[in-house]
Amino acid sequence: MSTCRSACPYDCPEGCSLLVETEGGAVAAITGDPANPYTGGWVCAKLRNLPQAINSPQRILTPLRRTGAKGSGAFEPISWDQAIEEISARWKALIARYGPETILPYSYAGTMGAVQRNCGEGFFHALGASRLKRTLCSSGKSAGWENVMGRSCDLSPWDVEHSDLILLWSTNVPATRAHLAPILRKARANGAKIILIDVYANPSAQLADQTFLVQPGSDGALALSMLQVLDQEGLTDGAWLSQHAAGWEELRATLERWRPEETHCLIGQTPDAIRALALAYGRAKAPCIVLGSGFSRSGNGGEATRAIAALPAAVGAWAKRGGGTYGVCSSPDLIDKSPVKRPDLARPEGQAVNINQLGPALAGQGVKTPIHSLYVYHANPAAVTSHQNAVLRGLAREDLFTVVHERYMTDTAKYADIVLPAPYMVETDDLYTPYGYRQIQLVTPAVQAPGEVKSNFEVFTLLAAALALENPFGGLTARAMCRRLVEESAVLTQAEKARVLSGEPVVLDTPFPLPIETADGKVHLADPIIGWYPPHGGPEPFRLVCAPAVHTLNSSFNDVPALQALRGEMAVRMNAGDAARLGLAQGDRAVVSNDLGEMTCAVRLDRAVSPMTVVAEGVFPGRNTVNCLTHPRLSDWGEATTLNDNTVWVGKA
Ligand SMILES: Nc1nc2c(c(=O)[nH]1)N[C@H]1C(S)=C(S)[C@@H](COP(=O)(O)OP(=O)(O)OC[C@H]3O[C@@H](n4cnc5c(=O)[nH]c(N)nc54)[C@H](O)[C@@H]3O)O[C@H]1N2
Ligand SMILES: Nc1nc2c(c(=O)[nH]1)N[C@H]1C(S)=C(S)[C@@H](COP(=O)(O)OP(=O)(O)OC[C@H]3O[C@@H](n4cnc5c(=O)[nH]c(N)nc54)[C@H](O)[C@@H]3O)O[C@H]1N2
Ligand SMILES: [Mo]
Repeated sequence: MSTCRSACPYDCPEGCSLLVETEGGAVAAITGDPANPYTGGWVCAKLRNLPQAINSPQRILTPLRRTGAKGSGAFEPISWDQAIEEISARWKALIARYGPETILPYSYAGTMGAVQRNCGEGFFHALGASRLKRTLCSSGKSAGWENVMGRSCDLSPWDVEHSDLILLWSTNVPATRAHLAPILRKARANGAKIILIDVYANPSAQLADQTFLVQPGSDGALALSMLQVLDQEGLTDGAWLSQHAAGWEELRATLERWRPEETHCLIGQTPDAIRALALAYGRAKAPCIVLGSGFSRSGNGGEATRAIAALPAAVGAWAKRGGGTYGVCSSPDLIDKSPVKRPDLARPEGQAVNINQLGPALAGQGVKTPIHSLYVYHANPAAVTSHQNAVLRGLAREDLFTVVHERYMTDTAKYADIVLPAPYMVETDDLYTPYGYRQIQLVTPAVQAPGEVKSNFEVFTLLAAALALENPFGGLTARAMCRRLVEESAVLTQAEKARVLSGEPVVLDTPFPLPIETADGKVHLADPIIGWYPPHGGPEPFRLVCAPAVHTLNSSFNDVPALQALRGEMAVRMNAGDAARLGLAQGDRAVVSNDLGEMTCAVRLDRAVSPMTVVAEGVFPGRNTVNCLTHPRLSDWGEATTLNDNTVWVGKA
């Protein structure tokens, strides 16, 4: 038995440092590494159970070629030489006929390592393929934030302990920020009040003093109403605003129409409750907003973020230790990823496809050069992308040459012409800089990759050679590339670089007060904040919200039976009064539908839910799962997903 260091590669703000125990060359156990002062010795159930997937007999261990119909999952093993030869021959023929933009890469967040995640960008830029706009997650929130706060970072999770009023705004702490829970308990023991603002009483409710349920998509209106009350009650910090903000007077002049009496129906709370929330915020010494992303996956997500970002400025919260926001932009760029991403090789004028519009793009909509080949790596579009039925129709096209680089037979891999075997993080080199705090860790393999598994970096290096492209990574190996990125960091000190290169997780502190990183050093409130527009949806009466599940992460961990058992069956949660009106009881089957599709699943009534709202946690395998109901429409800012801005019918199955 031996133990070595590793890091969690998943798309989660926590970025846990790990200890991997190996026995006879196989992973026996995964625990937390106490050397990371934030994530420490505790890891979530997902990681504890990951050895089941790493050692699973279901893993893909050789390249495969399709032998049956698309989607049937019938394949035969082939060698890497055959696979690379077939891909490059097919691509050369397609490029000769249609040009390189007929090839579309599709990747997102299966691994978050700087090298393995981003190397495909370098390769596909060199190839001249269509560009993918990767806005599947929180781009609306980022774009709204940037408009007000520029490149400013917000707090680290441990700063939250110093706050006396913590708003858990649109976040499921036990699922997505589990190491914040002990910090919240400590703050509460010190007298802090904690309020969850969400469309349902997600598991964070157990950490909060109060749950403030809102209607989906009303957060911008709520933030503006809070600003109106703060202004009216003289609770704004004029001195801070005049020194550190631009445009407060312009914003202030627009607030009258956001009086709680005007907005309360939209928000789904009484004017008094909205006023009480604003007063608590305005009277706190150091109010902190822990801001998740669910609210921003809406047609008005960017505007809502701008309105929320104005709150800490209005009360001068950034000047108080523990005040401000946590969860928006908690880590500056510690490394420059351009040697991997190669933006210098990109052609900005070339064809681009928004990731949320894969289905329409495969049907020829919005593209000048039709897509004849799709290369999927570290993503599972058949499950995670909006308009699932259109995505599946596209994947079923006989004239689409599809390559999927995967670890097990996902819904997407079943549609591939060629499947390539991919690794788990314990089998590769990478460099991790999680987005939830300032941390960096270099990782080398804990075990040898099984069978003929190859990493993203290795595959793109092979494909570049087969297509006679200049190597986009200067001929480096993944390990050498990781080291280069550390050595070239403009942010880390020499001493920090040495620690990173030795494999230690290095955690950096948050400066206080945080610098405001806009061109003029001021928070920008001048452009009118609209904050709310009517939802995107159609005539269907219920609003559908997709939320994270505690025991899975998007479609990741669908390959771990123990976690599937903990998550339970596919379900929607709804308001008990709505369910009673529809004659639905706990455990009944419901049909949820709209113009795009229809999903049948269980009904759960175990948590409070806003009226006329249905919440679907998690991304399940198979057809007719929740993304068959989400439209490929984009948000106001950042061209982001609007997977929480859809309307549905609900009825008894
Ligand atoms: N266990 C687990 N961990 C995860 C993930 C997971 O799926 N499971 N996902 C990972 C990923 S990809 C990300 S991006 C991060 C963050 O993941 P996010 O998906 O941003 O999740 P959270 O920020 O925790 O919570 C989203 C919350 O937003 C709420 N919400 C939805 N619409 C609205 C609205 O209109 N208003 C308000 N107020 N609330 C709303 C949902 O009900 C939910 O409770 O977490 C990562 N970590
Ligand atoms: N309904 C609904 N839809 C959602 C969400 C939701 O909460 N509900 N969440 C949205 C959000 S926030 C996000 S970020 C996206 C995430 O969407 P995706 O990025 O597609 O994430 P996953 O579903 O986790 O699938 C990642 C896949 O990558 C594979 N993989 C992991 N590591 C590697 C590797 O090193 N190499 C290769 N080749 N493959 C690897 C895994 O086996 C897995 O199948 O989904 C979005 N879609
Ligand atoms: Mo995400």
